[in-house]
Amino acid sequence: MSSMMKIERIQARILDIPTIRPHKFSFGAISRQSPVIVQLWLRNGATGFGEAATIGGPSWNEESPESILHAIESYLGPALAGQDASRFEALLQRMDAVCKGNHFAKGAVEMAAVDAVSRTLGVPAWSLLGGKVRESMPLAWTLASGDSAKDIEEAEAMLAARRHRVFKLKIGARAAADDIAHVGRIARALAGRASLTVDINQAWDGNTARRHLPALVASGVTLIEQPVARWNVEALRALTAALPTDALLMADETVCSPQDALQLAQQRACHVFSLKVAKHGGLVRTRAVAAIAEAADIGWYGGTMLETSLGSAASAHVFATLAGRDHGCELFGPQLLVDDIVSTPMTLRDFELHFPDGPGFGVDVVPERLDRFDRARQGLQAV
Ligand code: MUC
Ligand code: MG
Repeated sequence: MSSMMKIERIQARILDIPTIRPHKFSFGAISRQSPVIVQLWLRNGATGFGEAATIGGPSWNEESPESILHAIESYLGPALAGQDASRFEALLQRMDAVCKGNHFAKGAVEMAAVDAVSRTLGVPAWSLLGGKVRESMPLAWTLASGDSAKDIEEAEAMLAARRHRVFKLKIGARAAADDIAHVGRIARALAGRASLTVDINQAWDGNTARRHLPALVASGVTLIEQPVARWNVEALRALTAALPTDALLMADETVCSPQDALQLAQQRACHVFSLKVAKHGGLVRTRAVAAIAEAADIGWYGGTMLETSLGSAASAHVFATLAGRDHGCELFGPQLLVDDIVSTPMTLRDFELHFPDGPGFGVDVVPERLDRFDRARQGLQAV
């Protein structure tokens, strides 16, 4: 590839965008998202954008907006200046050489490189990632107000608007018996009209999970996400083996690297992987984790870190290319934020998210919106 594709420079900034309501997790509540937006310029004049979103600063895992910004500005950006942006794997290797871990940061930089290269070629990003095999996916919505009546009202509005009929409930912050009662109330209200999943975000120990998962399944929950700590593969294995056949167990925080995926596959420690571009360290590595899922007869789910329309569209481009058995997606981050940073978001129609074509990720970042939410300009503090 000619010098056309050489990287000129890379810039990153933190945005602070409020959410439409507080979003409660087992580990706390958020009322804003702070994505790091990367812009990469090629010597040919083309530019591409990437994003890394965390949840609650470093509450979800080790990386925070501030650590991502630092890794990009101090190490990843300088290491990639002058490199050929179209050699995605080589970029990843170069980033690994100067910086261990920091997968979210690397994922955002790789995303910007893929966007810039596909825009230079005038093609959709999916065409550089294996080619698409699907145009849309069912889109889940997370009910996380913490209040059963409010959650039911929100779900009713989503059903009436034909936006969502798969609802993920965030539990684990309260006593398990209270959570089971909360899930039961929502399940009874929506019975026969929606499917329910739960995400416990590592809150339970193995015994608590063993005791309460049957009640969740009995109330109609069909997918149970990360009930126990990230490290607790043995509990995941035992819970997966014991789960009634009408529900599936999904790993999220436990499945980041291809090695994590292989370990879960070898131990038959889950039925489904939640795939997320950020935790896998980019689009290319998301495909590596998905390949292990397919080879091991493990399903996949299109996960989110509540990205804006930019990171969500980039995720949609790689999800569009994946083989294997899918269980829908949850790229609803843009709907949870008060405003968007792109001119035209992805289409949501008849309970499905329709994946955009290109060039790039098929969404156009509006520079003034980046300026409006820029933390440095707003003078806000870290979460
Ligand atoms: C997670 O752990 O899955 C995804 C949807 C949502 O509400 O939270 C995220 C994080
Ligand atoms: Mg999760």
